[in-house]
Amino acid sequence: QMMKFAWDNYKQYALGKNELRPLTRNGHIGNMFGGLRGATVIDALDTLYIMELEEEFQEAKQWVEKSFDLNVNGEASLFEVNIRYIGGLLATYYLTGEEVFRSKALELGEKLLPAFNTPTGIPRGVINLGSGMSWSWGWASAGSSILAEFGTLHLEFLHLSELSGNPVFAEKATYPVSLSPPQVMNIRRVLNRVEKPQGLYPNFLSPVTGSWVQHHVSIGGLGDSFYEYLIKSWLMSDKKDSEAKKMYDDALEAIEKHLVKKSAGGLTYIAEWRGGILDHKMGHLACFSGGMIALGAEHGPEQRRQRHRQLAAEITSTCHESYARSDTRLGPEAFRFDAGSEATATRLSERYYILRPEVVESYMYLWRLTHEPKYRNWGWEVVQALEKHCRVDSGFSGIRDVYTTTPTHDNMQQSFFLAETLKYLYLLFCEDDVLSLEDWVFNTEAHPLPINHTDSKA
Ligand code: DMJ
Repeated sequence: QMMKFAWDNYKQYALGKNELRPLTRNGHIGNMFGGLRGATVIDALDTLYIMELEEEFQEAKQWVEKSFDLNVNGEASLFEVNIRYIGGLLATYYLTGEEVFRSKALELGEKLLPAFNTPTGIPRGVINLGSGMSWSWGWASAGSSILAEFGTLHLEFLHLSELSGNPVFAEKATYPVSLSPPQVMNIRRVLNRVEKPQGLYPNFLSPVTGSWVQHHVSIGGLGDSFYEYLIKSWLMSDKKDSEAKKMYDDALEAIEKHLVKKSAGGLTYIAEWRGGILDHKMGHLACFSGGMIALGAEHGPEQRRQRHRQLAAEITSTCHESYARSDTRLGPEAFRFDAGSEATATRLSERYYILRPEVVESYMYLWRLTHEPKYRNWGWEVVQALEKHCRVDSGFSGIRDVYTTTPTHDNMQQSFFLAETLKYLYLLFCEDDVLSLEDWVFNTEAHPLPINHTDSKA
């Protein structure tokens, strides 16, 4: 019902724009998608399909068939286009088998290739989808590429490569780095070569020299989905990609050793690291890590399994506390563990909630892996809070301050609310065989991609 409400309002007021502005009842284009439109349509497709909202799925599909134009010219984020558009199209293709989604994914994938044309093969963050020119984000230090951006391509690109299976398509990729797996693996080669301070991965890397540009480490924004894609690459390969598993294990070991802390009040959290100095803060984005660590904990020696299961549960519980300690029962964009604060935002600029999914994402994984009822209870608390504070007359909106029961709304219904937040909430209350974790991995935008089971290929 929440999904239908979010979709119906987007359709009525913003179809063809990227996202709905639910207060002003119009659409928002944004500046991340390089002239591409319909981010909400593409992000919502698989959720509508899974929820069996058939009429709504057909509306979305028709828009893709008739109006989704890839001949655009504008600055796109390689990362955002990959996780939302390519991920959404691939997942919908795998769920439905409908050719239109496959061909659009491949066509769009090809347009992203020039971003890899750098001395190291590490792609730049921004690409003009028309001209193929690429460059680094103006805000990223010294022309660097971002770990969470170039480290979050692997799952989708392996599927593009597998699905293309077409020599003509491969020949078209006449760039130094093509779409085939070995070249995506090149990113790993660079990362394996470069020295890591205390085994940690900083967030900024030069695509020219292949060296770190700044020593900021975070499992939240700028770093997050790099770690997620290591463990999921291994799972998606039916546990064959041992390089990815080793990189994940080593990275997590360094994180456990240097970043995992316990607050005075007994809450476990993962701090950020700036050139050796800890910042005792967790971003909302970092809350995905409870689910990731739980997923990774299912594999490995018994002692580590137990330790990682416990760590995953503790992080998820801390993230729940960040929700429970607010007046709206929704969590802030970042919360701190210093100057007497415990899982609460201390800065005005960090008090907002933009319909983000990471906390319910962890509830979903923890529920599926432990079946402890508290995770469903916590998920239900989120449903109630969203209904109470984020539902407005014409859609769902983010709020500017989670610490007041009369928050003002930000007038944005983010596309990831339909792709992720509502999908994870739905899966939390479904049977485990709906998109079973045995058969699917979710990309970082919650688009399910099939695991390459060796036996199913035989
Ligand atoms: C989503 O687009 C993805 O989950 C991404 O990895 C991080 N940020 C948003 C949601 O918060």
